[in-house]
Amino acid sequence: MLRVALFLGVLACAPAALACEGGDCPANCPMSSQTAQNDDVDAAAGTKIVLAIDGMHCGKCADHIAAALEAVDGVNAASVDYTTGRAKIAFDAKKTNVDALIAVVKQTDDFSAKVDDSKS
Ligand SMILES: [Cu+2]
Repeated sequence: MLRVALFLGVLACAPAALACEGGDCPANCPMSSQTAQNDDVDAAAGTKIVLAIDGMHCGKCADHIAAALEAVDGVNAASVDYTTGRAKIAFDAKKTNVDALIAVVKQTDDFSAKVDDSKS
């Protein structure tokens, strides 16, 4: 019975559908890839910012946020790291701004974000 529950938990978390429902991601959820590597963000044009994000449960959450950020007009590159809870973004300050990016993260499931001024 426990095995079935674990299996279903993995299934619920695994699809690339990016559905990370609430806090249901099991600990063994695949902690996969970041969308863009930090290096890509460093190399990208535009203003760079680091956000601290609360509420990610696994790598899929990070992928979900990164995809949402990269879909924003004006974002040149975004990388979200589940393990550090940090999102690094390169964006065109003429097209978008920090508050808008934070709002996008908040709209993506229920993550909270703020500017990380501890710097990386
Ligand atoms: Cu997750």
